[in-house]
Amino acid sequence: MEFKNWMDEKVLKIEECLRTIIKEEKNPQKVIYESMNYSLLCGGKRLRPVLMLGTYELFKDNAEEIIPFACAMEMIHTYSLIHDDLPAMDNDDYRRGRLSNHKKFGEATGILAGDGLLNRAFETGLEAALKSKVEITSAVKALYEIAKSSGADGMIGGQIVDIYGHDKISSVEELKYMYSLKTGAIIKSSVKAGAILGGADENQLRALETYADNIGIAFQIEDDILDVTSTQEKLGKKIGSDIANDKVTYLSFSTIEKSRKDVEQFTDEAIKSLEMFGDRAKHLIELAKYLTNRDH
Ligand code: GRG
Repeated sequence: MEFKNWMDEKVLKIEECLRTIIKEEKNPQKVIYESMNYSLLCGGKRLRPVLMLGTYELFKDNAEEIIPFACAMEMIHTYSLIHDDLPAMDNDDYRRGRLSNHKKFGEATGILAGDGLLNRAFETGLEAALKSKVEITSAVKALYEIAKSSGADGMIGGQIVDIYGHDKISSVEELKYMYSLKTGAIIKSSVKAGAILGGADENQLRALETYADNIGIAFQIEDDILDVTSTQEKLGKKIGSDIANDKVTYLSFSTIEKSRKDVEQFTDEAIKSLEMFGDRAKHLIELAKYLTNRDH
């Protein structure tokens, strides 16, 4: 219960801040604000910003100070989902329980809403670097990590491997490489940014990278499991029975049972890497468990 209260409070603070970021001005370009807010303010678990705040709290108690950085991360995540849903990518009509951005506003506006969120993320982070009490060098280092992880060396690179290399993925190692970029990179930079803003030393940063790498892969495997189990539930099939799947996922190389064991193992590894932080790590430990016990 303590963890749930902690998480709810963090999500509340993040959403409070997100609601202030894009003002729906009444000017000729007003549809862009509406479309950015449509995707940004419609739920989502807010995992990446919560991870950043939880990591920061290993070091400091005033997490409100870094909320704009955490919101920047959520804006990048939301932009990636809007673009991922486009016809040129996954061509999904629904996201977070309602019409995807391009289905609601049209393709051109969807593309621009994603671009707008990406730019506004850095505007928000840089504004916080200039105006907040966070030490400026730490703020710049954190934003550097966030930028790098979202770009061609991180999430965008992973998306490219997925689009152009998907048919060539023939081993679990190749799949894990793609996942480490596409999903793992911004999970890791959320953790790293929280650590840098909190003042982590090299040793602590390394431990937290191990934590992030392990929860990143566990999160993605769990996503692959949920993909199959929720489809099977919808079709009324027995969980674990064969189901046609046109894309390569973790389950292409493993059974559901073995995949669940792997999720447990990666989660245990993640938790082990937090030992040096003692009781201060209790929320990050619970977060690791929550990520892999979720139902969506
Ligand atoms: C288009 C540049 C670009 C990148 C797209 C994030 C991404 C890369 C694609 C999403 C594809 C996907 C569904 C991956 C599975 C893991 C994942 C990122 C799930 C969505 O994240 P959650 O579960 O979503 O945190 P919510 O809605 O809770 O924020």
